[in-house]
Amino acid sequence: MSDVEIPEDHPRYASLLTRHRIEEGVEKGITSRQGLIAQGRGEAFDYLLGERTIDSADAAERAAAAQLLLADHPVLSVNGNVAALVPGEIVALAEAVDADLEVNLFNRTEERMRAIVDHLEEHGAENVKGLTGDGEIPGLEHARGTVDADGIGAADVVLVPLEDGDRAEALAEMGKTEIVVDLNPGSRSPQTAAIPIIDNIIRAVPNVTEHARDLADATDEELRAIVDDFDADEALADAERVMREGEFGGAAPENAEAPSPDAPLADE
Ligand code: PTJ
Repeated sequence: MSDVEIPEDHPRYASLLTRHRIEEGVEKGITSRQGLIAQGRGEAFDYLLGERTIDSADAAERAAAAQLLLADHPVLSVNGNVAALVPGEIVALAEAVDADLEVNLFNRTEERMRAIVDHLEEHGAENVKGLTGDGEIPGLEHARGTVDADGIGAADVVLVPLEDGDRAEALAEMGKTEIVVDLNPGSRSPQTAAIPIIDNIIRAVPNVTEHARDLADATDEELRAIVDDFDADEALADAERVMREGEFGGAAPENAEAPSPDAPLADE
């Protein structure tokens, strides 16, 4: 159990819970110290969004679910922040859309790769990819470009949450259809993506899963129509507009969703 207790009625419950998960990720050797900085940057954008899933992000999450269900070989890329924040939720999404999970790190070390694979397996994942590292994303220096040839290397659709711009661009250049989760609409990664999701990963992943379950019986034509109706530029512009026009609240709004109570602070 964690030694930190946060009352669920605390106005910033979701934000505090997220911070503790990231801290614990660092302590367990899952998350890099740079991951703490990335989280801080994300939080600032989430604050401007009102710490909620805006309508255009929900539409992106539905389009992402449809795109993953249409894919021949979808892969969900997991880095140190994703593993710390939504381990059980990303495993549930992989099951819902029949995708592979692959650990793919910006700051790749064998220890951290292994720790993240173990962590995902503790949350129910099987056959997690990434350790083989026999493939390459062209144009990136060695460790950052290392992938599994039969994982991200062979994928047609890749979910890349909290990705750095260089790798997002390089993956897109490989012809992958990219779904990016990133709270900063001005970042290169969502601007490169076919489907940019401007939302906090802790809300985005469970919501994509919910849409995927809802669309489980949809025909390919229906799924294709959802993807075709989605406009990436409009979604980015809408998120930026909300951030520019939004009011600083100071406290999480009433409709801000807390992480599910069955996802403990620490497993552990
Ligand atoms: O575990 P590794 O080695 O693969 O490293 C992962 C990080 C995230 C450290 C690495 O990819 C990195 O440095 O990323 P950047 O360039 O800081 O970009 C991260 C992006 O994710 C930024 O645009 C943040 O605003 C955004 N972000 C941070 N936290 C969240 C987020 N987006 C959604 N949900 C979050 N919780």
